Amino acid sequence: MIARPGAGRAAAIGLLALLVGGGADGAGRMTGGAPEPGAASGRGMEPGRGPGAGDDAADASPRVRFTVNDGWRFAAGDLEGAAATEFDDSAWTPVSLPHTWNAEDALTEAVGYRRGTGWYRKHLALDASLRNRRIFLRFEGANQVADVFVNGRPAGRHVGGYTAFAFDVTDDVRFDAPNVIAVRVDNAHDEDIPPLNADFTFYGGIYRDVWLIATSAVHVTLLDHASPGVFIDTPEVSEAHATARIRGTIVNHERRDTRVTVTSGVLDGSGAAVAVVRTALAVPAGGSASFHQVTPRVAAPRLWSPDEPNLYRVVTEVSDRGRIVDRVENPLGFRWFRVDPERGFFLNGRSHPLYGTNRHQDRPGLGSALPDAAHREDVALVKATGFNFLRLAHYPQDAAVLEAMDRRGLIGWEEIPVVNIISLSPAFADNAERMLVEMIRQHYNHPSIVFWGYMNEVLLRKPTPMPDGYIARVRQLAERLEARVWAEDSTRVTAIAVSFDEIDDGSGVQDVARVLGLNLYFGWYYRTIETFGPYLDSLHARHPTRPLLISEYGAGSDERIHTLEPGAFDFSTEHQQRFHEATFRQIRERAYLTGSAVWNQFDFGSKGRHDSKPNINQKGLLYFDRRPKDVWQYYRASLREEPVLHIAARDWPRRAGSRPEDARQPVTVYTNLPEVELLANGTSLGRQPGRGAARWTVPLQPGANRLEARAPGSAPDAFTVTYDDRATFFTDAGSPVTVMAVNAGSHYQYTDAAGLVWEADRPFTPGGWGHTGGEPQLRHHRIFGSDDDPLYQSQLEGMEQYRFAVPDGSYEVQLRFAEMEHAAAGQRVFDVVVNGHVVFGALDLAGRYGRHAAVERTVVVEAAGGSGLTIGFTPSAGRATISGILLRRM
Ligand code: GCB
Ligand code: CA
Repeated sequence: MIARPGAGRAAAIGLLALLVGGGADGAGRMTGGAPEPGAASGRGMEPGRGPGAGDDAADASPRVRFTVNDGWRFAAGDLEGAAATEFDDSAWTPVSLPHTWNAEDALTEAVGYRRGTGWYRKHLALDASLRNRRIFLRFEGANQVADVFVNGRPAGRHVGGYTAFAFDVTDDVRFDAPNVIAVRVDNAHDEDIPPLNADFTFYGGIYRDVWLIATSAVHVTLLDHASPGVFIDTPEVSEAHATARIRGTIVNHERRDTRVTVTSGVLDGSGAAVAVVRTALAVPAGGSASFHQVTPRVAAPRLWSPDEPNLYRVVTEVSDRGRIVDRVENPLGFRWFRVDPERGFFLNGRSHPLYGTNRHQDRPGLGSALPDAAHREDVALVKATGFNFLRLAHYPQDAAVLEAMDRRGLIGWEEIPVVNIISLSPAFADNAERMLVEMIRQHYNHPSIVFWGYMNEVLLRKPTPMPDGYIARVRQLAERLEARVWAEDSTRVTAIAVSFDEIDDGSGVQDVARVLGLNLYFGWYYRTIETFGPYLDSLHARHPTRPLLISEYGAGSDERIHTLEPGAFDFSTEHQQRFHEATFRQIRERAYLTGSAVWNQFDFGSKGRHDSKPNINQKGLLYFDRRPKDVWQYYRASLREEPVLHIAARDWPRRAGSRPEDARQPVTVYTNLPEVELLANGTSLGRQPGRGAARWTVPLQPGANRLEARAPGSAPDAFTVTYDDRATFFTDAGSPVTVMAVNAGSHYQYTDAAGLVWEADRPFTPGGWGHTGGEPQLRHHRIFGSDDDPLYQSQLEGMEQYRFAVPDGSYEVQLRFAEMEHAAAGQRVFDVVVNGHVVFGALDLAGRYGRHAAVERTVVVEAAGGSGLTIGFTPSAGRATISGILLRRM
């Protein structure tokens, strides 16, 4: 018990004691008058805490909670004796939490990142005011196995990188000297721990907050899977009235039996108590007891929804012999929902299609180790898109995310990281199930959560060789996890997500969960954008009773890649825009869909990926650093009510061309207004219908071009596009245009870090430039020795020559190459000759530089006699290849 003088003050300020005029009996019915509405207004939730509370905060509050994030030291590797109190960690790196050791190597050119052990140590002095309390350490997340030691003694181990865990360290701490907390964290691949394999980086470390929590001897449990210890749901809820059911467990660490009173109050947004329930509970010495309360009816509850995220709070106070010994607070939202396979999602009795997105948590420079403010900012950015739905893929996320979803109004799907493949060990299934229980219990009280997911594309990668009965075992695991969700939480629905190839694979996995999530990439990995809707219709027709939700759809983009002829997998921003415009339209036309979620709200880290930016999955609506892409504005224009008017040229501010006709460039405006006009350099290009994407062909002038979009009902939007007109490079030896660059073998132009545009390739025409012969190739693999991956990944192969009809003069010709196909020497050997100079004789890229290595060579040549520049290729083995050509007139 709280033995210090002054502890009695907790009773004096018992919040609910202040609120409740009448009493409630043990069965949870009010026996006195209704509580005075607004009785608590003006009072903080925890009057004893925070500045101005007057007395020692630790005394006044029955529960003390502070972060233990600062002043840690870190060392990579598994260090002998590092758990011991006296261990000398002075040479270790000072760090603060959240921390990951993979923030940098997740983004390097090298393949792979460090997966193994790291140690953290912290010296923590505890104030004497905590002496008679129970002391807990609560970790919000450490990836992926954590062993915690306090003063050399093991406090506990936690397996799994994405859920919280708490240990009671009361018996290990001391007050006469600083405590040493040592944590060994391991993110090595482990066949028993999901995820085994996935398209995201498994950053190692203590990458979420750590808390010290001190309680009275009698308190709401902290050790039920690190849950809040109190579980709230709404057995009755309608527009007329609602009740809350509040269940929880009280533990008694005293040597005497006790009889506590548990008082739960439902407080509305203004802090007024709208229902109170009180329960008497006997808690044996050294044991625990559970309570189960149902509040009186709350009349005309303010319902929670994405549009009006009305939140209530449930304050649960435990009093022991007249003294408040614990108080916890949990969110509560009154809402109900239904999933209808024919008519889609219903919230609070009304049709409420879910349009949303997925979120991965990492950022450049930080990896997974985000401050709460960054988590909250992400949720704000999802909400600002106009979305009402968020899938937390592919793992349970930070408490700050769940809180922000409740507060801002987003319906959630949260899932455990069983992704791509499973292993058949009993430990794998046990770990998966435990993660599921942790996720559900930790986040049970968040009204935003509606879907519990437990598998993503588990039959995507079938193991080789495939063990006997593998598919049946996957289904059994699905059935086991499914059953466990319902046992834990019958108030929500289950969901799994499958890939295109799994939908009809006969495994039976598709039928286990209540909602089938479809991860579909029509017009990206396969098929075409236009066939997406018809495919959904045929699937729905075959399975009319299965609620379908598009859990993923998306396309990647790179702000350096642009084209007039967008196509799947070119990573142009133009293809990503077309993809979303056309796919989302088809989604909205289909009322039977439960909802949809873009893959992904943000570009995210995936160390194994080799797209146009290595290590990054580029399907975000916003870049990895949270800069919005233009396509983000398409969703805003589609979903937001207030005026949106956006010239979608921010991603493509710099353009270039070398023929007069190249100056005619497409420009899109995203708007939700009915009509929009575009002006270029003060001249109107006419009006177009709005409500989505409006497009113009704009005649650009050399240099700056001021674009302005106007629509009644909105302030105009203006943006300046720069056009590098290179026509005179070919016609005039004295032209100020002295540079010309070609992205050989590609339909897309590439803008390098210096802002130079490498134009899309073309066949030679007299008086101009281009190649004769040859076949374009695009091979995505990281490029070693350069950041210009898109330039090297696209190549022309088997050409005879390039010709540039330039005026006489001397030119620097820079050639760029990479061997993207052959690993071995001798497969591809060719000569490169520029205006008679042999630049490379018998160039063997693989043999000389290795595969995927950037090779660059510059030669200075004369163009004379009006014959321009000719770059000739003569193979002696295989076909010649080239990636880029840059010309500079000297
Ligand atoms: C999927 C996966 C997701 C990947 C995504 C992609 O279907 O569920 O983890 O990141 O595709 O971009 O390929
Ligand atoms: Ca190229």
